[in-house]
Amino acid sequence: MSIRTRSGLTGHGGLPGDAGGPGDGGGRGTPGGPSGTGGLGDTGRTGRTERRRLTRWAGACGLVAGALGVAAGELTAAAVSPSLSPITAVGGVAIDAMLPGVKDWAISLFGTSDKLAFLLAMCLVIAALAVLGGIVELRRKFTGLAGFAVFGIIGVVAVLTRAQSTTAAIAPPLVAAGLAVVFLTAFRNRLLEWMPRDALPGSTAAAGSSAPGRRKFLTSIGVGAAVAVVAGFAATVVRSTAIGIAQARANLVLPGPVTAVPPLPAGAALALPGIAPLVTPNADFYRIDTALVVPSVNPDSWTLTVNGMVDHEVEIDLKTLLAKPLMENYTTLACVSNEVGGDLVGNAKWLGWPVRELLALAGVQPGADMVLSRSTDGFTAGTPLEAMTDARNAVIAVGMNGQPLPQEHGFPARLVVPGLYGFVSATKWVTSLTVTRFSDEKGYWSTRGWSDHGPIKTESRIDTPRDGTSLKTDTVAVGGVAWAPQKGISKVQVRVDQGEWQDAVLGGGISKDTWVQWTIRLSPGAGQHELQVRAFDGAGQPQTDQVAQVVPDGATGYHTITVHTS
Ligand SMILES: Nc1nc2c(c(=O)[nH]1)N[C@H]1C(S)=C(S)[C@@H](COP(=O)(O)O)O[C@H]1N2
Ligand SMILES: [Mo]
Repeated sequence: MSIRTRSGLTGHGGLPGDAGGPGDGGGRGTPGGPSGTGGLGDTGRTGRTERRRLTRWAGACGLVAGALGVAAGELTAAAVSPSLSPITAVGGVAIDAMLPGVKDWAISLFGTSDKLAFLLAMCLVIAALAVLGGIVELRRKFTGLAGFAVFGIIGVVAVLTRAQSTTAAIAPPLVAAGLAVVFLTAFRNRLLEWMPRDALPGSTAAAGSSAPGRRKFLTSIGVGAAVAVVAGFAATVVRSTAIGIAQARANLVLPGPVTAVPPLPAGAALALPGIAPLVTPNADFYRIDTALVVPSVNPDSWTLTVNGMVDHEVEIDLKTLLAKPLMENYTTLACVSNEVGGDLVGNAKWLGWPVRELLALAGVQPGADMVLSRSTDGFTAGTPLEAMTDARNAVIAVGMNGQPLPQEHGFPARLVVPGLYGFVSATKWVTSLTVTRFSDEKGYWSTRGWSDHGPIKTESRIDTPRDGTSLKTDTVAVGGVAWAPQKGISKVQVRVDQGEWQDAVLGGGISKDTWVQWTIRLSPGAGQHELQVRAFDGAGQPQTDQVAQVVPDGATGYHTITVHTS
């Protein structure tokens, strides 16, 4: 694959520095060993007290390391898989495995708070095991660590057996176990700096202890405990809101469209293996935004406000929006950061209400030329007013391919404007539209080196064969997609080794706002070949051969691949 990019969380590579991971900056271990500071004379009794003290603190090491791991695991889960965390997965397995009698007894004992009681009990068991891990680790290196690792494996297995299991859900238990291991090692080393090994049970040698060592150890374990508590609390809060939103989304019933798109005619799509499907499934749709954690927007309290240069401000809630005459449209969305040949582009069926109707309710005043849309997370996009008032189907979308918008694609509502790159039009989790002027306001990316305007450029892509493929035949079925939203695609051509351009066969496609699939059979003869594609828009205008980078307003050039035939 030559110039293909995978979607990241942030677009345009412009997001400033990464936030440190949870638990960063905890105790850094130094190798333990006798520090040889002034010995305590070991008359059996002091030796025993000292050993007990050491064991207690070793238990504390295990407890705090375990708590940090669990908290980090839950926090990771809150971000990547809110409905399934290591603790809830293990808990779920335990509850499912519980004998019915035990379950009934627990419920009768704890009433409706049985879940909480169960979680508390589980935490106590985990805490006890973590203490044990700390103690055995002190006595013999790696034994406690091995115990923590086993815990991680149990977590992964538990996650895999749950109904809500996803690939992302495997990460949290691994993070939990990994961090617990790291922290246990660090704490143990600090402890041994304070109270050297000689004080280990069985040793009759003098135990040394140093004041700075003591301070260092107590500080790291204290800070660790505090961080664990705060992180655990944060994880609980984030997770419960996220779960609440997921639930609300699942409960949301979308009304049918008043203006529906007809079913796709036969021949709209081409059936060539390896080619992007005509309609991109939600799960495969590229995702680009600046949000580190997917915003959780409560559909019950969500509103969309229209303000700025309007006769009267208008505010609508979701119920009002859903009661409007909604329309369905297929629209191809593209990211300005999409490299030539890249996959930050997709086509979906959107259900929404035309923005122009909402703007008409507010009454746009003369002189305005831009709508600045704002998201709950602060992202903004500046869209030409015209694109939201003309005949094109710019919508406040609530549905994507027959589903409520997925959370990562803007639940409960986002903008979709045919013909414009996402960064100047497709605000997700949209909450306000300010009617204004380009001379007065700028969108998020337009203040960061990207242009004010972002019409999608005519582009085409080869999906199959993949760049660098070796084929055992000299007849190659080549295929891909081409798009020029608002203009449509009239022709796609392919050439081999800079030869004559040859017309490809186009799929029927859907509308001028969507991409089309294309295919062509070539017999270039054995050897290494360069394949290139170009598209013509609806007006017969070919895409440019000029190579442009993605900054500031979108990449251009021919998608070019190399294949080997024999
Ligand atoms: N709130 C918000 N909306 C946003 C963005 C963002 O960072 N935050 N990114 C925009 C960009 S750059 C693109 S390309 C599209 C991508 O939409 P998708 O993630 O649903 O594919 O969303 C747009 N809407
Ligand atoms: Mo984008």
